[in-house]
Amino acid sequence: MSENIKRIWWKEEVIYQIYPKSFKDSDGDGIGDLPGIISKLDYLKDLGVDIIWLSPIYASPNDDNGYDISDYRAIHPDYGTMEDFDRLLAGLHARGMKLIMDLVVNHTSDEHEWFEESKKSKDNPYRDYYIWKKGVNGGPPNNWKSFFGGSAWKYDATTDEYFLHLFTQKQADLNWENPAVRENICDTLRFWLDKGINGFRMDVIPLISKRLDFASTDLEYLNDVIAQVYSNGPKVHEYINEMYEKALKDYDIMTVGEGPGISTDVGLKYVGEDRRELNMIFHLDHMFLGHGQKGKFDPEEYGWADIKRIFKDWYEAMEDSGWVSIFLDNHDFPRLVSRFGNDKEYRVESAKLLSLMVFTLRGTPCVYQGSELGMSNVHFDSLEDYRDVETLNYFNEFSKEGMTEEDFLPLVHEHGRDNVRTPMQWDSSKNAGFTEGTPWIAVNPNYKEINAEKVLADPESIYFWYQKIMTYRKENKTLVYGDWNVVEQKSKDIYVYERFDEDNHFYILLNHSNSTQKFELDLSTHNLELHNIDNETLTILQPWEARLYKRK
Ligand code: ISL
Repeated sequence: MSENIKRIWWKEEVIYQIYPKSFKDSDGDGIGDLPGIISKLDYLKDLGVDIIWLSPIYASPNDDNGYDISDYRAIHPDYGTMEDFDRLLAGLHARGMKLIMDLVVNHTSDEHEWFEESKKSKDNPYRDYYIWKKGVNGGPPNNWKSFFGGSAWKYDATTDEYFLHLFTQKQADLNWENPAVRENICDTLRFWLDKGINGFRMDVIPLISKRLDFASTDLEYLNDVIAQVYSNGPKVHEYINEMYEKALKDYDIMTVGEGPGISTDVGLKYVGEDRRELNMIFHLDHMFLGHGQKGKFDPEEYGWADIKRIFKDWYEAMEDSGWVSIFLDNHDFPRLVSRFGNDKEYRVESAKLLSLMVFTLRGTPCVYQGSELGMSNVHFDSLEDYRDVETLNYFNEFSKEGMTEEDFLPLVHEHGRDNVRTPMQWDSSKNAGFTEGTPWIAVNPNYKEINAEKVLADPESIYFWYQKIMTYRKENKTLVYGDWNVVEQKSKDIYVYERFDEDNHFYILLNHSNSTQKFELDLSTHNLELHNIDNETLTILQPWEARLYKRK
């Protein structure tokens, strides 16, 4: 019940994710950077977001755009210097905003000095920082597959052993069994926390404890392998608790764990209020919908019934003592308006509807850069325009089985991560105002239609809708802490739910379809407070119409 739920800033505030490489370039090298972000702080403040989550900005060979770190305490020169970082942090704090950093400690780059030492010899002091195994029958130690296709093991001739990499071959998994690894990571946490940052988003945190038998698996679906073999290993809670006790607990910060493989039955173990582990998780159940046997490029059908079931299950699992973040896209998944909305004839309406949902389900809302503009997926004609290692690796694998580029491209248009990694569209000038140079990935050709300059000039735009709802949520804490309940409807194309506590009651009505829909609800006791479409027939919802009512 809501009265038991602890009231605290990180439940009330809104997170905004910046993907630095694609946000704003200040020096014309085609790559976004920290001074670029600093130049947009007033834009972010005016939008009304509170907490900036910065995807990795550390030293990295960029095999996976910074999720392969070679020095946890250095800023990548593409992004600027530590002085730039300090200015960014100060600029955010001066505006009453906060900063959370991406913590990527399941693996490091193979160019991290720990790995460079580790691979030198079996008796190197750093050998045990990573997971090395002998091959079996001339092949890898087991049949584990990487998240990005192919074996999760890479052979290294120097010592005639394989090392584990659950992601690319340049992302070697750390061995958390080794206390020196854990001590080093706690030192790194304190290094950043002492600078005054406000928390961490922890990358693939359920993966850090491995099942030490390293047994091959019979499971066929990548999602099942992730949940049952890679995630939630035997010591994961011990390790997260250790980070909490040795570093996190001494600071007024927030932590959010990215949770591939965390399902509702184990969620509370990570975020229960008595657990001394994490504050909230990004569960990925709705994001992994439609991922078939071989993952996202092997799609299966799914629908809103699945989305609604997942949000209900998670609400029930977290109701008493847990917390999640609510989001519908990030740097790993397609644009929310393209995936869950209609990015053609109802782009603006459906973008507004989806954001109302993000801001009114129970959890801390997280907005991905460009969603406030209604940015949509990109459809490049050739694989040459794509940059993401996941896309390129999968094509490499699928092409061995006979798939052509022509067959693969529609899958990339639908599911590829570059959909959300094209540059932020600031205005209608060359390269959407992102850079004076050549952008590292091409701008979405729709930038003349969809850009920040345009939405800022239109009081009815998606941007101002975001601003309005965020203000409204701050003024109406029932939308943060209140109970949540679905009001069942005959039509399966509408989503009606209520948020309530002793003082207030809200109805949220969402028509997530391209046709008009009837609903059954007595609204005589309520006032219409927010709506995305002017509609005189109050008993019928127009396509993608969204409304919020409050009790009189
Ligand atoms: O996008 C996915 C694969 O299709 C997800 O499974 C994703 O890989 C998973 O959620 C883990 O993501 C995180 O760790 C990866 C990095 O590539 C992602 O960008 C990051 O969010 C490895 O560090």
